[in-house]
Amino acid sequence: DARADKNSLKLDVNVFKEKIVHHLRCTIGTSEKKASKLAWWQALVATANELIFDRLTQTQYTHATKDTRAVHYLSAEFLMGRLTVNNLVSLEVYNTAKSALQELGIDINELCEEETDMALGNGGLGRLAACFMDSLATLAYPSVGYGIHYENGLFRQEIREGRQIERPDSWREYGCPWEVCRPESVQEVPIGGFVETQTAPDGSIRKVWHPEHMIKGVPWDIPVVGFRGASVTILRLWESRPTESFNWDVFNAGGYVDAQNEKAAVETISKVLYPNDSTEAGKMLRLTQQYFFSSCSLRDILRRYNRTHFHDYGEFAKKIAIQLNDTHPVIAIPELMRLLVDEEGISWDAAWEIVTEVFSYTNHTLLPEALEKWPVYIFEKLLPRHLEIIYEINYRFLNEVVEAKWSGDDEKKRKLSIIEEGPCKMVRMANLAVIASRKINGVAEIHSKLVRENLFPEFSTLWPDRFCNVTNGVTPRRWMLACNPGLAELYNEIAGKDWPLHLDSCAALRPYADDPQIQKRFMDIKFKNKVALAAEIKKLCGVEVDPHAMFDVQIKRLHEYKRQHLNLLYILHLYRKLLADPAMRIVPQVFIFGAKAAPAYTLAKNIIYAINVIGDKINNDYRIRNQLKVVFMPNYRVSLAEKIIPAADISEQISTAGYEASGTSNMKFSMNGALTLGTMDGANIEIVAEAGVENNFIFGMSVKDVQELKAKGYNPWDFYNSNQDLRAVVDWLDSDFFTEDRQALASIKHSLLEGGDPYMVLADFASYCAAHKRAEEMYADKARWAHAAIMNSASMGKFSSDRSIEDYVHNIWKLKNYEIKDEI
Ligand code: 26Q
Repeated sequence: DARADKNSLKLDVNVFKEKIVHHLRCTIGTSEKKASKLAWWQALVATANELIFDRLTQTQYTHATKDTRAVHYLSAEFLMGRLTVNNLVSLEVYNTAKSALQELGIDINELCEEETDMALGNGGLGRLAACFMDSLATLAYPSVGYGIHYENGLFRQEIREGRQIERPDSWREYGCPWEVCRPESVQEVPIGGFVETQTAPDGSIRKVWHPEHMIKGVPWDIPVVGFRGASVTILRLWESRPTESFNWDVFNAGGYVDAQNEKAAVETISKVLYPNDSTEAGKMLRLTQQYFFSSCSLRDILRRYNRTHFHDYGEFAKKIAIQLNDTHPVIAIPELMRLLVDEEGISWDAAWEIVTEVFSYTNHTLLPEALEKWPVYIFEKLLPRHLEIIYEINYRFLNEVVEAKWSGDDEKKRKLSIIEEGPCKMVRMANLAVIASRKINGVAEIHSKLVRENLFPEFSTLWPDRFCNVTNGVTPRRWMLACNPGLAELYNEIAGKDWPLHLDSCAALRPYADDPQIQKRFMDIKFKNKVALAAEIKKLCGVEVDPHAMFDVQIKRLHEYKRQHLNLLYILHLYRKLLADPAMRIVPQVFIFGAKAAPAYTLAKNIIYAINVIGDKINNDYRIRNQLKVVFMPNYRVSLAEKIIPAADISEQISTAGYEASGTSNMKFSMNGALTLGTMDGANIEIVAEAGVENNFIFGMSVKDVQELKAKGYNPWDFYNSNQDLRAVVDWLDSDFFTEDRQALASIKHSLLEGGDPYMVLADFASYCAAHKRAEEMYADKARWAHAAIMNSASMGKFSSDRSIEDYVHNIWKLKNYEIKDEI
């Protein structure tokens, strides 16, 4: 097996076997005879944890003794998925564990399936944070990830009669063996109440916040194991609890039961992850979550700093970098001001200098409706002191900085103000982030350009040096080595065993792209992965698919801008042609979808329904002789992606140009030898620049085309009226051919015509069809396809998250890494 072990950890199979049995008996409290699979898995984790915690201690010792500068990655989401295979591979004991379990009569793969995904994120942004943790640990940079210990992650999706149903995801109902509670690092966070202005005898004024409640933050640590044990870093997630003092008054008044109710209200804060859903924006609980975890994290950072610096903040900005993952933790900016000024007694100017040195902000979206804004009245209720601080920051910014540059220009001030005026005054979190951050970055070249030019044009005139780009990346440990052992073995032979650390070295495969033997080897690996996925599809969807067919995959959150319905229109187009000409032969194709829709996003849910009912019809239509299959795989999540991506032939990356900030599955697919069918958007542009446009299928309008068409006035009817094929498939949605619930499908047609087709699906339809046809033709030419697949996989060096982290380190965080030796 390519996930090979080095014996540095000196665990041989017999020792490992003894340890698992020991933990089964002495940690889990069962025996080999009656242990369930879950119990065996827990014993396996306990065994791994022996190695992990020792390595963690070594890491923390090195960092403490060297008083290192560290980055603190604040993110409302960490989409970690499962940890077992990755941790065993990183510890170089995967094969040892596999053999040990085998001798005990147990299949390691089955055990690993026992683990519930840690789905503490919505999608790309959360998974990016998880890949970054993996790279930080692997590159041994001093770092901590801070987030929320949600009791329920992103909802579990069930499909009933083609429709999405949301179920709670209680990922740690029976405990999670990877996490450790750290009671010694509990924090208390104030909230609510009012601000009192005190005037001292000398006339100076002081602001005193009298909060209404205190919330306890309990930290749970999840160790993140760097590849080959380079270092072990920590993901620290905060759980909210009531404080002991919280409800004394109610309690003393005899309100024992009422007191329990108040407790429940506080526990609600970390109960559930919000699905990425614009209708949910502006909810009080969401701001409370953001403030709660930001404040706990800052207090934790200050506590650790003061252990060695004793409240002398002169070195703070030298030791601390804080990265804000989108605007979700931006409340940390006024919170750090408040902690320094109100609680530590530092002057405003000194505190502002510190704040503007430590924070940096990553933007992940250009969609105006996704930019976070909070009503001022919510701030007044929850965070009255923070609101005052925001006003002060804003006042100084407008009257010193903006006034100096654009004297007397009120329009500029209105636009750049942190406060949006209007019937409901709002706090613009992105403006606050830009004003306080040392660096602001987008997540792919084109996105960073649009952040500068379209999103923050005035800010980038004001502070051109603050804006930069860090193109996203993904960890090759999870997304190649662990999920595609066949491919990993090939790279071990061709590129040497260090390719997971130096992904550029995979380029060693490129000279073999036309070698028939290597082509066969590469495509055999792909075929085996497709056979395995076909079995999974049979199990989950009850649909039989042929692994020789072209596997065309679109897996991502359901959004109009990602245009799953463009893909669906093409499927209808193919189906229609097959029905019209029963003798027609096409390249057999399986269209595979996975997507969750935000619970209140009706059109997105209708698109899921449409994929399911149209798929059902097609899959059971004997007339098309199995040339076309459409499957919707329920409950798309990290662990499912790990099964789907290694088996994909085509990677659908078809967002309207200018809307997908980067995309990251596009990178994972390419690494695993899929060809991209995509628009010139996000990181697609950089991916095809590396892998060759000729080895992928680029179609549709560019960002410039989109801007020009919008400027001259886009009318979807023009495309509908002038393209027969397009009109036929759009009209097909408004018929009773597929379902009784005609309305659900007709709503898609409606949005594309009367709704104005906001993401220009109809404008790109013809070009999409042509690109797909090119893909089908190339798939029929096995050698040409193998060449392209190899060129993609072997050219993804740039998209290792190690490269992204090195970019952050050199351009933003300025960290040094340290070799972790066994010292204590
Ligand atoms: C906001 C308010 C209320 C509730 C939820 C949210 C919310 C939650 C999550 C808003 C946005 C998100 C997630 C956004 C996201 O995943 N963006 C993606 O980030 C990736 C990593 O940079 C990019 O590759 C994708 O292009 C981008 O869409």
